[in-house]
Amino acid sequence: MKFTLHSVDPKSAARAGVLQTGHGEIQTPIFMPVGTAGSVKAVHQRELEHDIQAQIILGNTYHLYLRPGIDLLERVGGLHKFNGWSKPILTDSGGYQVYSLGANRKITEEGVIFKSHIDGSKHTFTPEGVMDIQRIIGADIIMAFDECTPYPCDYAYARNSMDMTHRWLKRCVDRVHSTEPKYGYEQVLFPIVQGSVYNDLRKQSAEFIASQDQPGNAIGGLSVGEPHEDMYAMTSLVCGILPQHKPRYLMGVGTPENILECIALGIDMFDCVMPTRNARNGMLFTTQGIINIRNERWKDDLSPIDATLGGYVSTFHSKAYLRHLIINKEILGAQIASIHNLTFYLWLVKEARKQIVEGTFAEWKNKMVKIVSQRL
Ligand code: PRF
Repeated sequence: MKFTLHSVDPKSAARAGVLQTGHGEIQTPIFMPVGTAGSVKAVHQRELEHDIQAQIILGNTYHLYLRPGIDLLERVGGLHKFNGWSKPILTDSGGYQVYSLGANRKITEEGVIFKSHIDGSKHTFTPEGVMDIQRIIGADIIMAFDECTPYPCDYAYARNSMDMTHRWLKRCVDRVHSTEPKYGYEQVLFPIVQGSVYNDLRKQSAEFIASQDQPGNAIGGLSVGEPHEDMYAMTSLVCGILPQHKPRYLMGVGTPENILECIALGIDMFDCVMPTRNARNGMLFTTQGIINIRNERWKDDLSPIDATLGGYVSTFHSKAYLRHLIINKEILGAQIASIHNLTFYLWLVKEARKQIVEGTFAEWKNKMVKIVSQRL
């Protein structure tokens, strides 16, 4: 995998780059729609590609392992073949999903024993097993198996957890390097920085992750309830340590405002369920600000969902119509709102990239943050 830095903003740490994968190029900074179980909820692959212009989507090891299962995915030749998405796929390792299971999991040095949220059956994820599963899914980018610490998290827990994540990482690296790509194209490993909100732990973790010399690096354990200032401080500290010439992925972030601020700190890749999950509840991100489409205010508003964004559904359908669909729990409401929100997120990172290339990112970002975070 090759990452080429195109431009760096003179007034911030923002970068514009190109990431080359076995399934084509990704222009960074990029937002990756979340397709947990092999589909981006309520959005068809054709819309993802043509309307939203997604360049890479996420899959989830935990969900895909449970359903449809890796036997089927192996027989069909991987997730790309199964779901018909021919651009890059990144899979999360399950470290985060397993952590969300709470009482239904036990973390040991060997790995994590957990109970399926579907039928209560017992399973074990080890760093080696999770690498093998992601190879079988056929991800272009495989995430290391980590523990995402909760917030708040005491120092001793955060340190022990980080140390274990580092030991697990060595096992992930060994496994990936001693096995072949499953379907002929390259599958690269991204390690994950942890360390909660502690400066010394984040520094130590970033140095260790950088020393593993993998093709890209990720930052985990943030956007788990800590104040935004902490998230930005940790992101900035870690970006200062991770190598310049490799892509940096901030996991599970965030709002449009968070994304703009973290691009300014040197992040290249983002994912978050927010644009799709919140869409289904009627929260819309637009070029004018944030809309709760369920609000009475939009009842008779026949103007387009977002007249300036461009994109088919955002221009074609009115706010009043979408409000009606969402309030009545019509499936089409979830579809239109999800397509709109993802179109907005992909527009935002594309525009950010343009501003970085033109050398005007810092000023634009400060102006844009105010607009995209205001509630209409
Ligand atoms: N680890 C993994 N996936 C994640 C996270 C993490 O820390 C986060 C944290 N925001 C989101 N997704 N493996």
